[in-house]
Amino acid sequence: MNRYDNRLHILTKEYDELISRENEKILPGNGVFERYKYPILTAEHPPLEWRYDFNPETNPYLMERFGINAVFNAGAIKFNGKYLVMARVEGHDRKSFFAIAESPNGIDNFRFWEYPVQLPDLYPEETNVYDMRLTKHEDGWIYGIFCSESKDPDAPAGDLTSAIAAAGIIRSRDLKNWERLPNLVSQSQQRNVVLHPEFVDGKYALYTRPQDGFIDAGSGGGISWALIDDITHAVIKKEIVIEQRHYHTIKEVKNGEGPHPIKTPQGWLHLAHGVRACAAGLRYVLYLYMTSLDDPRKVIAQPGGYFMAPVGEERTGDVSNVLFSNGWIADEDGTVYIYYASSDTRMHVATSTIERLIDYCRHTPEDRLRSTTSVKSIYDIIEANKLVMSENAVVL
Ligand code: M1P
Repeated sequence: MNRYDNRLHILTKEYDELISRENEKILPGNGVFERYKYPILTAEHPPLEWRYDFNPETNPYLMERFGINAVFNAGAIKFNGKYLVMARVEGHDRKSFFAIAESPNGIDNFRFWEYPVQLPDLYPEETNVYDMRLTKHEDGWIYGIFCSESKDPDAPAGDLTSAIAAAGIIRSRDLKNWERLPNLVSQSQQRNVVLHPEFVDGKYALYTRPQDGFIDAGSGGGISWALIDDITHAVIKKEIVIEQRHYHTIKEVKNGEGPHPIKTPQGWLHLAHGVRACAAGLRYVLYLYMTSLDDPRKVIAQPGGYFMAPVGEERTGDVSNVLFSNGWIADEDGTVYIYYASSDTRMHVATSTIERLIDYCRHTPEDRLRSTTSVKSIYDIIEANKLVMSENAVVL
């Protein structure tokens, strides 16, 4: 075998092994959810046909022609019986784009569709796109809302880092043909905008995250809510904060809605990220909360602290110490597939059930915002355990 063919053989063999590798649940976990041994998508997962020119005449060394740097922050949806994630794929050139990968079981064998998504190009100033949230809305469309980033036109000359973030909106019926709607019109910059799956008061409802600058939430108080008259020309007229940030918590710097909430008999179940500052920079963790079925604005359960934080290899990557989620799938049997990215580098899955996540939300002590109240929460658990043990002793 010549050098070209030998290299081709190794490349394709390793790629096939990677994308068909079975995942393994890590047990016993903490009872709330289970992690899996392998990431579901990495920079090595995009098809070789996207990255290599397979013509020995034009690529005699079989070099990679288009390098992929990371695959992360994926929206998710179950479609035609398959588990689909719409990932943020980032090239060596730092531009990210969207691509759909499909799995038969939600935990492994994710394979990208033949082509990445080519978004309708409505905004010539748009430089980068990322963090898709997918919502199957009761109007019959599947919507995607994402961050559309451009250079700040007011940045002083020589400042080539300042950017502005807006919410881009697309919709589809088959996830292949996308109609692009005008970007959300908002007084402030917007990232982490999510469409609620049902009409509320006859209107489209958005979870938003107003922010003063590209990075800083600043006076933006937390996850907010806005009603929209016309999704084809979406304008925020009024925004109210529904999930506040607090001093010395996991969300003191900023927070943001993850995927759209899941409807359960006990209320809407929300997954969000919280950001705090520390000497190492910003630390992103995931947390849960619930809102009322009658009024999705009204918080009814707020378990304290984080639900998931980076562990092991999840801690390191291009932006270390980050867990971020913008996709989950609730299956008919109650299983919840939580798709999360670690350190802006790779995608993972964790599984739980609706029942367990509700139990977690209702019975995890709230963060009562002081060390002394945290100790009180532990005392309450110890006292309750003593009672159970003494009752058991009497029975014996
Ligand atoms: O780098 C961490 C995350 O930072 C941003 O999230 P947020 O707007 O909440 O700060 C986004 O750029 C996100 O993609 C990224 O994972």
